[in-house]
Amino acid sequence: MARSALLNVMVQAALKAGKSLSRDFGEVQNLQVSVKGPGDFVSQADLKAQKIIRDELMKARPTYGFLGEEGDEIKGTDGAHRWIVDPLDGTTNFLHGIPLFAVSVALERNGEIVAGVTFNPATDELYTSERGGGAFLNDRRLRVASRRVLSDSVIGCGIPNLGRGSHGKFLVELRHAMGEAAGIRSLGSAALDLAYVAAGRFDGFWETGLSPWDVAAGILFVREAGGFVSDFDGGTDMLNTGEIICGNEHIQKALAEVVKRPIPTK
Ligand code: 2AM
Ligand code: CA
Ligand code: CA
Ligand code: CA
Repeated sequence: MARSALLNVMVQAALKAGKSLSRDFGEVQNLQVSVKGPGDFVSQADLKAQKIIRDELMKARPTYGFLGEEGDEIKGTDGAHRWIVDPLDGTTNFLHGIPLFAVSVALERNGEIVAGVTFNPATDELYTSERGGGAFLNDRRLRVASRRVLSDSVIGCGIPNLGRGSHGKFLVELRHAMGEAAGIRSLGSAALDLAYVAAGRFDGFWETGLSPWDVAAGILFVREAGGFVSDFDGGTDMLNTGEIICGNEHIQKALAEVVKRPIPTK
């Protein structure tokens, strides 16, 4: 698997931020945590990781724009390229000592995601992809699962946190999905949920209320692993709508039909 210079820059940035997260994960009880809103936390670990990634990426490509969850946006003099970064996806897991969290870095060129890296330092799993070149977990090329029906499938979902005003809508989607799929799982990291679909661990995944940095890299992984990704309207504006439904061709279609069913009347 030959990586381009650009992908290498992204991998090095993610590994460096991952090292910082690993150190902080070992002493999580000593971290300063602030609350952005109900059920929405940010720690020193998030902020440190974002600074490391931003510095690395901007050193390598000073003209590119930068969008990260923890602010300090850069517009960039190069109108075509933008980094989209979640320095720590799964902060709640991280703060609870649950080893399901990741650094996620994507590169957008003229509005299209062309490269992505997601790294879980707790498991040493590094997901990488460049458009047209496939998706990889460490050195292994990924392929989405081949199950064709929901009744054989394990489906991932995002369970909205305390502050997200979509609990009722989610429970309807979940009720429908539970009635069709073999099993439902939720990791608490959208970046890892998508990587799991690319790796064939989850047959499909859906979530709403997401931000671009949660999904940018993962969308590319799923597509490059042969999967399909859409928003709730069947379009591909996932970064702006914050909605995502994905899986192989069959599961993506079936899951979209199921989670969009109306509220049952009885
Ligand atoms: P985070 O850990 O980077 O904040 C879990 O379903 C996903 O939701 C994670 O990707 C998590 O990202 C994100 N998340 C956590 N709190 C959120 C909030 N208040 N609004 C939207 N997304 C949130
Ligand atoms: Ca957050
Ligand atoms: Ca996130
Ligand atoms: Ca985050």
